[in-house]
Amino acid sequence: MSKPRIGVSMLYCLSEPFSRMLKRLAKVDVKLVEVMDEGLHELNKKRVAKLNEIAKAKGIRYTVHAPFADINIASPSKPLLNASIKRLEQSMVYARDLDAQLWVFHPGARTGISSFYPNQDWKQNIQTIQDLHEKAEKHGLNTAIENLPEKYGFLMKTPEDFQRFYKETSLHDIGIVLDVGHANLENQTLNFLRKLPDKIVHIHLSDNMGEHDQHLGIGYGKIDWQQFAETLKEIAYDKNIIIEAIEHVPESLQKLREMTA
Ligand SMILES: [Mn+2]
Repeated sequence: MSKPRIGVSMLYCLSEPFSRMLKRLAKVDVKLVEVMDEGLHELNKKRVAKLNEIAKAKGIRYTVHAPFADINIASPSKPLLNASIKRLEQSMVYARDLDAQLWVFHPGARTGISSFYPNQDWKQNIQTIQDLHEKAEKHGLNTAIENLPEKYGFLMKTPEDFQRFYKETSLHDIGIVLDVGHANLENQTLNFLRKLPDKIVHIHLSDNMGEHDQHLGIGYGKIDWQQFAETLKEIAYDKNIIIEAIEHVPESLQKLREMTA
């Protein structure tokens, strides 16, 4: 039986300059790395070239996490929405130039006026995803949507939201990024794995105490990792799993290796 591919997200050093991140990248002991097109690690042509050099030397394959700060793909404001889409398409171009295996993006969120216009943010969320999907096809990119918690206003947080999305759009080639930290805040991790096993193409792994998205190292929060590992085996999950903790990263990778051994 084939096993999941294990990787690491560079989120843990997002507060450091890009050059510092590259130095860490040159030392990682995994072949799958998620780079953040955000903050101090925002991509540009020169950076993409540097990343490609390292990938070639180390035999690394990248996934790209799309920008998400101040981006809302369900925004009711056309100018702001268009600015977000423009920024996201730029990110897709860099992902393509990195030969990224996957481009991960966040769903839309509610705003301060959502309650005045019921269902409008969901409709806009879907419409923008259709638009992004067309753009991704043009660039030859695989894309996947990450589950984000309800408590931060996001529209796609439960398996039911994703089921509704697939039913209304038929965009079956867009996958799901199961963020286990986020899903834990909704008590939905096992439900996601059991209800949508064929849709999940990528997993973000971090721990938390069940209240906030803390990105703790594996075993430093309250998530039942044994049950998680058992469920992965139950569904014979063999796609990506990325450590997205911001501390205890090598230890978390080691635990993940043991979990999936
Ligand atoms: Mn995540």
